[in-house]
Amino acid sequence: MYRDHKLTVVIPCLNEEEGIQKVLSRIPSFVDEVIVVDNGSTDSTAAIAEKMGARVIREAVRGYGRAYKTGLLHAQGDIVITLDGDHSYPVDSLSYLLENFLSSNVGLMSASRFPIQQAGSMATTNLIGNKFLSFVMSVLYFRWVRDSQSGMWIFCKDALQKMDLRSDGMAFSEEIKIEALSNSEIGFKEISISYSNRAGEKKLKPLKDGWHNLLFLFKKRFFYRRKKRSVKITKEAAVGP
Ligand SMILES: Nc1nc2c(ncn2[C@@H]2O[C@H](COP(=O)(O)OP(=O)(O)OP(=O)(O)O)[C@@H](O)[C@H]2O)c(=O)[nH]1
Ligand SMILES: [Mg+2]
Repeated sequence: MYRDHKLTVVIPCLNEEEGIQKVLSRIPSFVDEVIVVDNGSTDSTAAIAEKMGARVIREAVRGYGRAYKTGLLHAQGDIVITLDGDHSYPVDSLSYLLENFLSSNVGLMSASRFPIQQAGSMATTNLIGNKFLSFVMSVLYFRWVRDSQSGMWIFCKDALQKMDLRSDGMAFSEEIKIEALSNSEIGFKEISISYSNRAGEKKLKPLKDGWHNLLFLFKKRFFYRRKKRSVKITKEAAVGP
């Protein structure tokens, strides 16, 4: 518990045996629940996470967004914190981020990796792609967003009921921010964090994922009509054995 709030940390993982160990060993004791969503990792990610006390949920269908949809359905906390299993986001800063979130009046706060605090922590191609996608999203939604691709968010779980989350892929990250910033009942802000080099092997395919995320921004802005779809997520998300 943190100031009377029950906290759940959700971590999507695909072959992150190196990083997940580091992340889980640094989770502060005030976190009530840690959920690791695994999409059939072929290494010992799931075994390590289970041994270290996380609740491992297996999702049969691949995808970053898909993993989040499934993990979020199981989250019991009233505040949810997300991060990668590669130890690139600052687990040690959770209390600082929570204090900031609780004293703000927004439903979702995203941890921005910009401005870069550690030189070389983000590959140049990723940096250019992230800045470009953030710029496009800012223009499309008339709202300055520094880091549309950050994977670390703190939000009230209730906010999910007001969201229409469709992406099963990497675009889930930009989509959850769009849902928050374009809904005055939720509200959105960013806070700068220190980002580090990832542990383990890269999963991101910068060109392919970047292109998909760019197309998704336009589809989301011009073609998807807003509906409350939390129920749809419930029906669609399949939890594997
Ligand atoms: N469960 C699940 N997790 C995934 C999938 N793809 C990526 N992830 C996890 O989602 C998190 C973010 O993916 P990353 O590969 O770190 O993406 P990124 O942070 O944009 O890129 P890097 O700079 O390489 O870290 C990591 O913890 C991955 O293991 C997937 O298909 N299923
Ligand atoms: Mg990462």
